[in-house]
Formats: sequence, C-alpha cells, structure tokens
Amino acid sequence: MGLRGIDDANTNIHIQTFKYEEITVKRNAIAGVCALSVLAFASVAGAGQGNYGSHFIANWDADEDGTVTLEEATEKRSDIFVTFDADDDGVLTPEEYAAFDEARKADMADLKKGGQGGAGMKDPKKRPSYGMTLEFNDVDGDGNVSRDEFLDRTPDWFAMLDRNGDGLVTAEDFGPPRN
Ligand SMILES: [Ca+2]
Ligand SMILES: [Ca+2]
Ligand SMILES: [Ca+2]
Repeated sequence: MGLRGIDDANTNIHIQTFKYEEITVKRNAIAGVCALSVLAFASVAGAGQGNYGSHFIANWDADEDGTVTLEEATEKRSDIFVTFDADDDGVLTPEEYAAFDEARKADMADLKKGGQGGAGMKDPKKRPSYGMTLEFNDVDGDGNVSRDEFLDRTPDWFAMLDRNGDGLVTAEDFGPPRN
C-alpha cells in the first residue's frame, strides 16, 4: 500500500489548494500514510537477512521497477522527515526524534511477535535502520536533525545499502534469497 495512498492524497492537495483547512486535513492524511510506510520500512530492520530485501524494495521503490534509486530514497526520506516533524519547523528535535524512534521500535516488536524477526545483520551500524537514527543523521552534533542534515545523509546511507556498488539498491544488495 503506502505509495499509492500518498499519490492519492497528493492529488487531493492539488485539487483543494484553494481551501486552507482542507489542505491541513489532507496533509494530516498524508502523514498517516507516510507513518504506515515508515513502519513497514522499520520492519525491514528486524527481519532476517534473507527476506528483507524484498520488503525494502516494496516500500522504497516508488515507480515499482524493482530497483531503488538515490532519487527515490531521497524522496522517501523527505516524506519520513515531514511525517515526524510534528511542528513543521524543519528540524527534528530530540522529542520529535523520540517519537520516530518509538514508532520504529514498536514495529520491530510487532515483527518479532509475527515470527519473522531474526537477528538481522550483526553490526547494528550496518543495518538499514541505522540510517534512520539520530546518531547517524545529526551531522553537526547539536542534538537536533535538520531537514538538510537528514536529506544530505541519504547518499551515505544509500552507499551502505548498495553493497554491490552499482548505484541502485536491489534485492541482491541484501544477500542471496533463501531456498
Ligand atoms: Ca524504482
Ligand atoms: Ca520540528
Ligand atoms: Ca544537527
């Protein structure tokens, strides 16, 4: 789901730009859709290595061509940022970041309950989820993550995901599928 829902919501925004109240409502609707997408992504972090590639692609491949480009990754991170920037000031404060952390943690707990949770990669800093952390994104170390910081980190995070270095993230970058 997710991406199609966002498209629908965006369409609504364009149609209703003349009414401020409706924009606000639609914007909240988008935030809801994004939150679901974010949670779906967070599942990837706790999943076993064999099946999480396909989950990742499903959630980040906006044009559904089977690969995730840097552009798609940047766009999605922008959506995620907006979702958790509760006061829309362009900065994720520690409080806002805590809500983001909680959302990811809750989702991982759900995943484990469902029996799909595995150890994942041993080094937490090599997991895709590490690219979502405050530690990774607060480049200037002031405790807040600005939109620029969050988006400027995309290429570094993307390079971590793109293990075979072909400039695209595909299922292959997550290891061989399980037999
Ligand atoms: Ca794509
Ligand atoms: Ca904020
Ligand atoms: Ca910062």
